[in-house]
Amino acid sequence: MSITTASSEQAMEKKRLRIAIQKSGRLTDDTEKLFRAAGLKFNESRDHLLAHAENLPIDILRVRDDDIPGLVMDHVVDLGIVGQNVLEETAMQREVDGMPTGYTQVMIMNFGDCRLSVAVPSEDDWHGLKDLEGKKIATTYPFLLRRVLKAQGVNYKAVILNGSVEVAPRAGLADAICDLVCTGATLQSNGLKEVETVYTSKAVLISRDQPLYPEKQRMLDILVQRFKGIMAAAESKYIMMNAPKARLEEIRKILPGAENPSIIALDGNPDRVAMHVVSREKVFWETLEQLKKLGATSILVVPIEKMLD
Ligand code: PRT
Ligand code: ZN
Repeated sequence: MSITTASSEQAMEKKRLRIAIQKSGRLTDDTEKLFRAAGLKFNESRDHLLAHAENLPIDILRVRDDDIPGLVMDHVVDLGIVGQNVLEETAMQREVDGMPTGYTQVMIMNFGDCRLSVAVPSEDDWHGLKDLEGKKIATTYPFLLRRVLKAQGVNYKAVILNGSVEVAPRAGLADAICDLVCTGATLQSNGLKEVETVYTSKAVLISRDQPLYPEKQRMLDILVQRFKGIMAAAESKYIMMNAPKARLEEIRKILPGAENPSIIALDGNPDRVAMHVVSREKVFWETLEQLKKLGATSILVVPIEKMLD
């Protein structure tokens, strides 16, 4: 057991970045994968509320996603990773409750994509949001829903549910729902059709709206640079091929996001060169087939692990 005095705790508070992440849910795996790729090493299991990185001055607080915005806004943690849907909904709720709502969005992540949509029974006619006039709508996001329907002048009754929203129409609890959708499979299997998207969301990294201690700010800058490098690398590919010199311009045109390729002479073959290039966009089979048609051979597409510009 370690004994920490009040003053050493204060010193820690000045030095170690504290980040709140979802304990167990749709954002957890992507968040932890990103942390590992950024070089953070944690020993503790997921059951621990607080985990200390062994190799960097960073502590992770594992909580329910709904608690993350409040922990940042109340300055309990320095940073949080949460869906924009939960962040905005919580901010509007806290505003009504007279609680602090300040935060800074540091960066948008490349995971947690979803949309908040209105869905109605598949057999219902749909002409637009005005069809919701006088209807009961089940949702977990009453504030995001209200923002959109108020702007449209629609009067409705919100039925607030924290789970199983998609069964509300069948159970006779509501006429329509407003819920998160990713693939749409859940709506379909509950006899519902998506009719209007009211909000699109991604996971975001947010920080408290107060300057950080300089050591923490330095650590945050490093972390953000690493996150950006990992995200850029995830979308990029290293492409290698042998190509006819005469078609190089055409080849470059079909590789968007491929800046400054390296062209290497091929021994004993004056008409052909090796071309190496980093493409910052997804490379599809169709692109490779087009390259082949232009005379490229030995085409290799290789994933990139890390990238620092
Ligand atoms: O326990 P805790 O409170 O932490 O978790 P939670 O159950 O409240 O949240 P969780 O883990 O389900 O989602 C966390 C965040 O992930 C959400 O706030 C969104 O920002 C994001 N996200 C991305 C999603 C989805 N995709 C998603 N598909 N959140 C929920 N869903 C639900 C959707 O509502 C539907 O019921 O998943 C179901 C399946 O979706 P389909 O369309 O793919 O069938
Ligand atoms: Zn939640």
